[in-house]
Amino acid sequence: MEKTGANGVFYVTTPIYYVNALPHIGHSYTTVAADVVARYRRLRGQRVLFATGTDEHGQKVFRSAQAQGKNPQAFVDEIAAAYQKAWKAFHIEYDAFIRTTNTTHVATVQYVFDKLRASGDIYPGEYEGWYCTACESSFREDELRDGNCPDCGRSVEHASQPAYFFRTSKYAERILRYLEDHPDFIIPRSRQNEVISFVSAGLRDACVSRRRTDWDIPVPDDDSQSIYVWFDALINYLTVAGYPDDPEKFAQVWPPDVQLMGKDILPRFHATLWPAMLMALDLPLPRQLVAHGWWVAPASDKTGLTKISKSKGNVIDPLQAAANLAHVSGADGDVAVDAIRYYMLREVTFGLDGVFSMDSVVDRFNADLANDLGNLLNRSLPLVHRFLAGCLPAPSGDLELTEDIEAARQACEQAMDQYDFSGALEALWALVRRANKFLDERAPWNLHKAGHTEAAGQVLYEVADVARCVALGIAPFMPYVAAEIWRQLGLEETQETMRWQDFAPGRTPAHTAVGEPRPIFPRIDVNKLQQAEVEQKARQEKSTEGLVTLAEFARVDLRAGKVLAAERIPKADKLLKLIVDVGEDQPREIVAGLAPRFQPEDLVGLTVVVVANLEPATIRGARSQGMVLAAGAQEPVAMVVLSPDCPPGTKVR
Ligand code: ME8
Repeated sequence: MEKTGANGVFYVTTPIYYVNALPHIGHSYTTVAADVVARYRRLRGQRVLFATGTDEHGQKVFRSAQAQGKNPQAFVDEIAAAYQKAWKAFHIEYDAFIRTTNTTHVATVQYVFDKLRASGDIYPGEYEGWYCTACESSFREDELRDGNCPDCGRSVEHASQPAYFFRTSKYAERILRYLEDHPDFIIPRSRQNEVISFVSAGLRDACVSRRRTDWDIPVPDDDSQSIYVWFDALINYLTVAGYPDDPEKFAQVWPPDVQLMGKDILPRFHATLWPAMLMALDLPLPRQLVAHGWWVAPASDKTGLTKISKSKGNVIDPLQAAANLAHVSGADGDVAVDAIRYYMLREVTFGLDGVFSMDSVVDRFNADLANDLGNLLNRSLPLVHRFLAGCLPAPSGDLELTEDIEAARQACEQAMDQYDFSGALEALWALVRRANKFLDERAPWNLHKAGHTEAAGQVLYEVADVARCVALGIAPFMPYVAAEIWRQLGLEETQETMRWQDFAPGRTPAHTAVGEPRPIFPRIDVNKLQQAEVEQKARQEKSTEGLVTLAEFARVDLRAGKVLAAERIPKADKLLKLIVDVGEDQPREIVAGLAPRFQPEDLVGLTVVVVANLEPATIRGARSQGMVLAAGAQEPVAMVVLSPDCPPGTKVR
């Protein structure tokens, strides 16, 4: 199926993000990349549908709401709004923001489920396996790594229950053939090979429902079951396209031209389950899937680099980074946001992992933006005012930078077609540097001094012309900066006037009156940055004084312990010596200040909570190996007890 002719819409998507937490650099990265694609296509005159959104069902989200004591709907409303606010601040212009709790989406999911159940691709069965809530994925026992989730390493929960299955296995051959026939289906190519191996190893049917919950989409006509969150989530791409109720829109939009995502959700979901679902629905597959790498940070146990994620507590907030950048540079807040967008796509080759560091942000800001691009403008525009009364001349004769402009445009287009964002920016910066060199070589200040004002005017025209082309090239990446350059050049910056086809030499109108030059990128003093970081750290430490991190709390090993025996300690009227079974080979001896309140016989037989990794101490000749928890500030008031059926040694969290 081809999209309907000239009406075809370029459809680009991001994953829809779980609303268990606020967006961080990883989510921003994918969304900025998709925004760059959408803006580039619009600049080229294409109609675009750029969709992003939030994945609001599933256990992970439900448990996060519970943990905060919030009603799940109120919780997801709050976080979805925070995502939208963050995207606006990040200069992201999406056309659709899909939320999976939206009734249209719920109806689409139930429609698809029903349709596939009717065609036999979804069938009832018995589920037996291990579930990782963090990944919202299930695994067979033999797939676990050391008994934990093979993807993220967290603990898994066992489940055995009736469920519906989707016949992924039936489509394995077809998917494999598709991958072989479409070598550009997955970018980068290395990931396509990875998926081929994944599929070749065999695909098993996916469990697409679970025992009925209050927070997932119910399976139609079966009160006992709810739909699996990934099955629900993938269908968002169809809902946005108008499936099944708006066939006219669907014909213009489907299939997606490109779907962007992190490498974590490619093989298992977007490159297998998703194509199989589309094959079962008899719908065309997306044209391309692009999987990027991860933003990583040094692991807390110093074992190398680890993915940035909320649950690891190592998140970076790129909007905060932009605010810091604005603070230390004195740049406009919108310029700083654009600079972070530039940094994310320039610093790391799309597809590879990268480490975010404020030092490298500052290096890029100073070198690429302030020095290269900023200087090109700051060294040329004031001269137009000084030598030419603020008006560019008409171009005359051959323009010397013609080939450079054309080569840059071509290289940029090629790179953009391959989602090689850093390559596109490199091509543009080669042009910026060439124009700076041209300015040095032709030295219009000397020409003017020698009375060759007309020749000086031609040099300045060419430099302004390059600045205009570069502004077009960077517009998808740094929309605010591009518009600002355009304004400083004296051009009108609207969607109609900024067109990619004008990325060509000599298109700057003759006699353009350039605007007021104003440095866009003030150079950052690195010392000032370090000072700001020290101050921020101090503020942070102050605001968290008295608090423990989750990781710090997790170091305390709390266990259930059964008190086997208790006795007074002679000549110590406050102390009792307890013998406690904490599930080890030998029971432990624990000395506790419980005597003011409890008789030894009150305690025998209780299941108490023991701090099992407290440093041992010798008290009144007894070796105390741990501590038992009791309520009471000075003297004990009540023991913390567990129900008697809790086995000794059970971890308490
Ligand atoms: O997986 N580096 O949602 P999610 C780079 N709801 N990108 C990162 C990243 C990092 N450290 N961390 C997250 C889900 N991402 C599902 C998707 S789609 C039908 C359902 C980005 O909130 C990256 O795009 O866990 C990754 O694929 C996505 O966030 C995962 O977001």
